[in-house]
Amino acid sequence: MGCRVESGSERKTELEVHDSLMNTQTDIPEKLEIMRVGNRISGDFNGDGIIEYACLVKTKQGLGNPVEEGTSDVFEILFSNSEIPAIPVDCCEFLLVYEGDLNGNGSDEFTMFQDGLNGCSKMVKTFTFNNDVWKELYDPFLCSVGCGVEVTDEEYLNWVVLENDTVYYRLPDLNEHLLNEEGDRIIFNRLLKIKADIN
Ligand SMILES: [Ca+2]
Ligand SMILES: [Ca+2]
Repeated sequence: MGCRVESGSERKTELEVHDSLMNTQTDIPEKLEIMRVGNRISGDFNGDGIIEYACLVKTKQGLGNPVEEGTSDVFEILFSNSEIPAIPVDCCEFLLVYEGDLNGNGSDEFTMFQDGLNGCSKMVKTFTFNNDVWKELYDPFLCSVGCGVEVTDEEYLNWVVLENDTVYYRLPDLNEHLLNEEGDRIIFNRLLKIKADIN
């Protein structure tokens, strides 16, 4: 089973091809596409030595307006290895970022950046897989970078980092102006580097 996608598309076919590759080989398939930032990322998230995909998908279409007694869309992070449990997530816009093995447990972590309802802040959560369950690596935090501000893939990849066996994440310094002159980009080195309290 691959990461099921909400609508029939070329992506699905592509995923199924990769799944069949992964089922028949014990090593990383040569053609596996390495993806680090996006709605689908690759990594060895369960530490079995085989690369799989994590995909963010809408698994249930909501009905009507959630504010007026309708039901919301349901999103999950699914894995191309179906033995890895899905992670339910709530509304609405997300990005997944591959982190590598941050805590030295032999499996890759990943971070989810979830846009707040106002689009001006992001909830940041890093997930780690241990003893067949997903846990948050540290307490999730809300990060306000400004409304409509673009963050590059490279900046997302550097948001959470491992340095000298210590995990750090970034937060805006409330005493410092974070944005460029146009106000549409962050100045990355003005972010504070905070030591993560790993649970
Ligand atoms: Ca794996
Ligand atoms: Ca790990």
